[in-house]
Amino acid sequence: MEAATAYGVDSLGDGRGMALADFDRDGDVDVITTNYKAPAQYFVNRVARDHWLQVRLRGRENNRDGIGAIIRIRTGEKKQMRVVSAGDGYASQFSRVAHFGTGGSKVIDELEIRWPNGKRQVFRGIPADQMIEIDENESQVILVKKG
Ligand SMILES: [Ca+2]
Repeated sequence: MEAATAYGVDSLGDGRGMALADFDRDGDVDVITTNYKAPAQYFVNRVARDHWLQVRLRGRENNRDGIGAIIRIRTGEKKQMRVVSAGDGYASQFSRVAHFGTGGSKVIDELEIRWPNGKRQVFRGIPADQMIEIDENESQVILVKKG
């Protein structure tokens, strides 16, 4: 069986744009696609079950959304990286909130932000399953929403 069919994300539409974001704010990444001469489609993620962290940046000397910043996390020996960007694809825009799936890890051992101007921030022992904001000028993470 085709996996896309099994998960309900198969489509015969003439797709144009695609945006990934946690649209329903439940801690997993959902998908919206736009189609040529047809309505957009919204695919709600109902399969993600593991832990996660979402990071939103607030620039002060840097640009407001932290575009160009690099966010790295480490959980145990596993490392992940996201680059905050704008203009991710044709006719669409991904969220500027960086989403990390952390598998079975309930704590992020280290979170590092490299701002476009070279400024570096490091935070340790961040609980998973929440959205946080990192303000360029603050020394503590700001809780936005707990999962
Ligand atoms: Ca979601």
